[in-house]
Amino acid sequence: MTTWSDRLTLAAMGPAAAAAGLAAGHLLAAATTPSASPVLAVGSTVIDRTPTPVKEWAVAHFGTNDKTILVGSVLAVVLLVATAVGFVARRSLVLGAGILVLLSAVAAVCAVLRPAADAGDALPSVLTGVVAAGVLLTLFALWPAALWSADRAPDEGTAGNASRRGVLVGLGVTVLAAAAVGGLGRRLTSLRGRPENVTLPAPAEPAGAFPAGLDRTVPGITPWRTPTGGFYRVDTRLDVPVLSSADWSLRVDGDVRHPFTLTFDELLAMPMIERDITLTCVSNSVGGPYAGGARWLGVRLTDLLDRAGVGAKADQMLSTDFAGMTISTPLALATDGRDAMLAVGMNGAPLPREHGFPARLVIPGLYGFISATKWVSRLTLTTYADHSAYWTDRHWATDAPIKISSRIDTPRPLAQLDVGEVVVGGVAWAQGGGGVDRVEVSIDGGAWQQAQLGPSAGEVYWRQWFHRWDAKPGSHTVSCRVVDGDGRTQAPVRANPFPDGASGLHTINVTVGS
Ligand SMILES: Nc1nc2c(c(=O)[nH]1)N[C@H]1C(S)=C(S)[C@@H](COP(=O)(O)O)O[C@H]1N2
Ligand SMILES: [Mo]
Repeated sequence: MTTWSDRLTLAAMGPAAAAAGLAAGHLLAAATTPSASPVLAVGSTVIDRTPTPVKEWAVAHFGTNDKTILVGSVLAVVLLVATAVGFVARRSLVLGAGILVLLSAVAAVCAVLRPAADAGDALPSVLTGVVAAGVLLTLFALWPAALWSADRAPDEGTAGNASRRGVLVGLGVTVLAAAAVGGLGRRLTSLRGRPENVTLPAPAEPAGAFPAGLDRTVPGITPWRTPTGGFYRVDTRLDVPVLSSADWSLRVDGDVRHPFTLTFDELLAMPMIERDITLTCVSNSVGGPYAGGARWLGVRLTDLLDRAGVGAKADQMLSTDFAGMTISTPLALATDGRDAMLAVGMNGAPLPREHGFPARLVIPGLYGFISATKWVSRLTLTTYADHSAYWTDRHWATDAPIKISSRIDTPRPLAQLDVGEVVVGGVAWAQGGGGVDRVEVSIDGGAWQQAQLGPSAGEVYWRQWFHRWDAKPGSHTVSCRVVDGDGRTQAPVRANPFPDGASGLHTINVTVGS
């Protein structure tokens, strides 16, 4: 007869075996190609295959947690299937082990089908399958004969010395070993991902002094310069790519007269410009967090393109990252005189790995998905007719200047405030239209009142603003809007991020009371 504790033991068999396999695969991946870790390979495939509306929904509801939730979901599915494995294995050991092997095979296929992957990327998943199946067989070898389902004859050899305690010890050892091996994989990943020591040259064209913003005077406002560690991160990767500057190179090719390849040292030897630029993600909703201001150091894009000699046909600059992910930029916009650059430095230090080390594109005024390629390794001059990039294939716009926008940072939505003076403050950007000219605030839909602006660091950098409001008791709405240097006012028309950026006004509700 099967007791409850036997059922629990059975339910734990599959997950323990799967955990051991995943830990082994993760460790092997950490030592070779981190992104080939089975769960990451499946997760990345899900990211690339998810229809755009579903992805937008996930970004809107989970924000930057969307990746944690994705990895968690993949693990949850594995856990669910693996839980069934123990019960299946009780009737047919081959079938139980087969399910684990099948799961790993799915991961292996995902891993080799990643762009720029090779057959070796299947190895972590293969190891996962072998270890998981092996552990399952071992655990069942310890399984007391009396507990096999009635229609399955116990194996003569193991029936004699097996005991319930043996299985439990086996399970415990498996779980501990999986935790240890998995921990080792994590440790290895973080060791390999340590920042590399590179010395950046001084800029030929420095950005000049950066005045103090309103950070201290307006509590709760977005820092005028985003601390590098707090800069938003948006990309399709589940890992942090670890590239070495010595192995990096940039290929400039396509419709050019002189295609060439540049090493990192050659890049650093070119004249550098330094610019304060605000980066914005097309997926940012009005009032959302995917915008950040930094001081970038890099080589002018046009210096690179001039060296290659761009042909007459090209209308698109297709940039490719080290893993084959592509981003398209309208060539005319990238070369219209704006400070587009191949950046190597961010806020006075080399680019962090999360933000594209060793080199990335930064192009002011265009949303990141058509301009800001991280870990970039190739610039191909081509046409939209000949090549389509990652997000173009997912029906996002190809021409997407950053829409002018403003955001209320303080007070927070739904805040309970005291009667009297309330300082409303936030940031505004208008990279396309001559910079921020003014910001206006409306209380309860009333007249637009001009806010005070913080200092300016140029047209393509955001500006802080604040407005003193004499708050009366009751519930209120507070809205803001920006007016750019060309006289255009932020439109109240609401639009979702897809396909070319959100619009509308940021409006919050607050309660003022005694
Ligand atoms: N290689 C690569 N570069 C990329 C992306 C990506 O998915 N892969 N995402 C882009 C998007 S959508 C944005 S908004 C910016 C974000 O840059 P950040 O993560 O440094 O803030 O990077 C861009 N560069
Ligand atoms: Mo983005």
